Amino acid sequence: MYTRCRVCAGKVREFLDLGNQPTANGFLLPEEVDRERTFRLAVGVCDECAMVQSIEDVAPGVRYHSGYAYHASGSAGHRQYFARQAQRMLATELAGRSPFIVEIGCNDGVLLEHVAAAGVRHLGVEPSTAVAELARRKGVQVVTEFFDERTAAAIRAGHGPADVIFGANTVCHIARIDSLMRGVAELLTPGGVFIFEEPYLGTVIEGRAFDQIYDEHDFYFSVTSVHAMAQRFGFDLVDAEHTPLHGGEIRYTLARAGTRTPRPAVAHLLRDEQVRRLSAPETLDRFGTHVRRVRDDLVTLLRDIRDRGERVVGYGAPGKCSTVTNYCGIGTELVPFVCDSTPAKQGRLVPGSHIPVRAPEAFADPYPDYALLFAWNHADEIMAKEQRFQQSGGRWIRYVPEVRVD
Ligand code: DWN
Ligand code: SAH
Ligand code: ZN
Repeated sequence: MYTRCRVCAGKVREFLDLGNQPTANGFLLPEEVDRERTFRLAVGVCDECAMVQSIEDVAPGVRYHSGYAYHASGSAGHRQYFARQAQRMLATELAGRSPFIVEIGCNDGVLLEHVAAAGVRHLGVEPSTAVAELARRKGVQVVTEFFDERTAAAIRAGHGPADVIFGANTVCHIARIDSLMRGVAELLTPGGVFIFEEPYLGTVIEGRAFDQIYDEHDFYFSVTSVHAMAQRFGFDLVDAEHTPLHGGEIRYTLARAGTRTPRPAVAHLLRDEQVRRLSAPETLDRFGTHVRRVRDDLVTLLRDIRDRGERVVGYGAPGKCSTVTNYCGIGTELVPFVCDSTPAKQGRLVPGSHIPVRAPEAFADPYPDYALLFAWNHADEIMAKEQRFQQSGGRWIRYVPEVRVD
């Protein structure tokens, strides 16, 4: 159990306990149920540097392996977004002579495939072998390793320093963030940038996205906590901007201390977080009260629907679906199955709650009365695709920021 901050060794105060939970992407075959392990899922905030972090550690090898089920290219919205991010970096930080980019957690190559197509030197670092293989098939260079100071040194020795180190939804997944930051310091060129975009604490706390809390997310970054972390490891936070994925994230740009003038957005966002008291004890405690109310409202709604003899099907089986079903105690008696477009999840069970995952075709066979939208962050894409469901009288249930039926 962690009571010391992983960034600064300050005291971490726990503010929310979501119970014992499995690893959120550990989709199981029915015969694997007996072997499932659980961990206490609780989060706290550091008194010193305001970093919100998980209390208990799940070993990286338990979470990221050949069976890691998340495929980043599974949504059209995400594919378009990362194509744009790649083009943007190619036109700016990667526009010099023989540039080199390293991506931490490249997954199935959703971003680097565009860098590879442009003929630019790159390397993905991706420990989950099956998704790494998908990236390789797109022409992406990948090493199947966990990024840390040791791998960073090996990459520098083999390829030279990197102009850009990039990570999306991965930096907050690395508990040994001290080793990661030292690795970045080792690998980056003197004028290079470390760019990462990660779930935003503001979205989790103020946007009530409590299902973003699961074992993979060791940190819930804010501009305040990233600013402090950057300084501790010899960097400046030189830019921070809101981005849309996963309900709202922030894209941070770090450069070696004193090498770049921070953009005004950094100071604005820092001030704004202070005014909103984003990481203050009363804000975090209020969040806990809200989460318990959402749980009660959602379970009451699902029981009422069941008692009326109506059907509910889950839509999407994101990692978030493990948190909400396990925390609320939702099993097959309330949600008989969920549909998900990821082949690696189909035919398996949602971790912990053991709700079967089926292909999207099962959704319309026949349509249920209600669809519980676990993949709420993809609402626009999914609702556009499933217009016939609503036209036939079906209704969508959401629970972020609160329980709502449309
Ligand atoms: O941080 C993380 C991010 C990058 O991805 C990881 N820890 C795990 C994962 O988070 P997630 O599982 O919450 O990601 P998504 O993108 O919210 O997952 C959406 C799920 O919904 C996928 O399993 C695909 C599925 N889906 C679907 O069935 N039909 C998605 C769309 C758009 C659809 O039309
Ligand atoms: N970048 C993609 C995928 C994020 S999922 C996106 O934004 O959609 C997180 C990925 O990080 C997984 O593929 C996981 O295997 C990888 N990962 C976890 N720990 C890592 C580490 N220490 N170094 C590199 N990649 C890691
Ligand atoms: Zn701290």
